[in-house]
Formats: sequence, structure tokens, C-alpha cells
Amino acid sequence: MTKMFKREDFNIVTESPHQTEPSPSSFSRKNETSAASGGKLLKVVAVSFGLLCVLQVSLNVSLRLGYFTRSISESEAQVALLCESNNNVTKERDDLEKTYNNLLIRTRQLESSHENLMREKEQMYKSLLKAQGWVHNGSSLYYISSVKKSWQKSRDDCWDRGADLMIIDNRAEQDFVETYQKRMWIGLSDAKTEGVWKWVDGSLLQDSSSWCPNEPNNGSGKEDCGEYIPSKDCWNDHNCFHLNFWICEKKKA
Ligand SMILES: [Ca+2]
Ligand SMILES: [Ca+2]
Ligand SMILES: [Ca+2]
Repeated sequence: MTKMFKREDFNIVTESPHQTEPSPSSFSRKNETSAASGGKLLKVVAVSFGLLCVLQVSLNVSLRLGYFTRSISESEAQVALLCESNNNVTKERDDLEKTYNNLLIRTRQLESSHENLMREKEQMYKSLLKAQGWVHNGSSLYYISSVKKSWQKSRDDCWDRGADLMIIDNRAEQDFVETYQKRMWIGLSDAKTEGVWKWVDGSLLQDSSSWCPNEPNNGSGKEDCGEYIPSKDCWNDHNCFHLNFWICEKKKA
């Protein structure tokens, strides 16, 4: 047969044999006290946990605030550095602009001075050439002698002046020569090959229309040098040892 145990049986066994059996009311108080202690403990734990949470949040906020404060300070410092750098760059740019403008003014002054000097040089050059007997016409300079010499001596004189006897290239040059009304040696000769007239630069005479009528006639078989005849405004072959005025020509520098 199975014995059925009641709650009271257990309570009796666990108590000392000398202890009086607790009354049902005291047992109930004991349970209430134990429950109250557990509730307090739970409250303490809950409050502690809550405090810990608040503490954690405060700590997090403090840490974040510290971090952001440092970041802001660092950013402000960087901004200050950038501003200072920008100010320096701006000042350098302003200084460079000022220097550039000064150089521009100086360059214009030098250009103006250079142009004045070039004009003065040109004037001095013209004055010097005029003093040396040179005349400017077109793209050439001409020297007309005031004494008479043979054709070769005349040419030597032109060489000494950095020129040569005149080569008449066109009508304008012939007209220029005509204004002097002098019988003058020009740079034309057939001394190397009779009848083959060449200019002093070695070029062959192309246009024979300026010879005087019936010239060149190689008179007496000894006329190998060309001269300008002002009275007829044409050319004649003449004895190279005859004394004549002469005209030199050189290109403008
Ligand atoms: Ca010429
Ligand atoms: Ca001849
Ligand atoms: Ca002749």
C-alpha cells in the first residue's frame, strides 16, 4: 500500500524534535518576510542596473563630447592654419602682381628708350653717310666721286668704301644717275670676253636698250668699260684707262 505524505509530515521531519511545532500563522509570516526580502533585492538590483545604465550613458556622452570637442579644436586649428596660409598666398600674389606691373612699366619705358635710340642711331648713321658723301635712294646708297680716275682705280675706291661700281638695274636708277649730270664710270665691262658685257657682280647684261646709238662700238679695239653719258642719258663703251668720275653703290644695312 502506498503511503500518502502530507505537507505537515515534511514540516515535522525537518524541525528539531525539541522544537515546538510552528503554527500555520508563523509559517505564513516567514514566507512573507522572505518574499519581501526578495523584492527588495530585486529592486536594489534593478536600481543598480538602472544606475549602471545611466552611468554608462553618461560615460558615453562624456567620451563622445570629449572626442567632438577635440575634433572641433583640431578643425579650428586647421582652419586657422589654412586661413593663415591663404593670407600668405594672397599677399604673395599681390606682391607678384605689383612686381609684374612694375616690370611692365619698366619694359614700356625701355621699349620707348630703345625706339628713341634706334631713331637717333638712324639719324647719326644718315649724318655719317652724308658726311662721307653717300646718298640714299631706294634700297641702295650711292657715292658720286668728285675726282676722276680710271675704271679700275674707280672700282678700287668703291671697294675701299665697302661698295662696288654701280649696277643700273632699272629705269629709276638710271633717272637717279641722270640727276648728277656727270660722265661717270658704271659697273659694266667686256674686258674678259670682247662683246660679252657683264656687271661687276658677274651677271650678264640682259637689257641692251640703254646703250647710246651705235654703242658699244669697241672704238680702236680698246673700249672695254661702260660709262654713263648724261647729255644723251645713255651708256657708252670707253677706254678703261680714261679718267672719269665714277659712282659706287651698296645696299642699305
Ligand atoms: Ca643697282
Ligand atoms: Ca670692248
Ligand atoms: Ca664706244
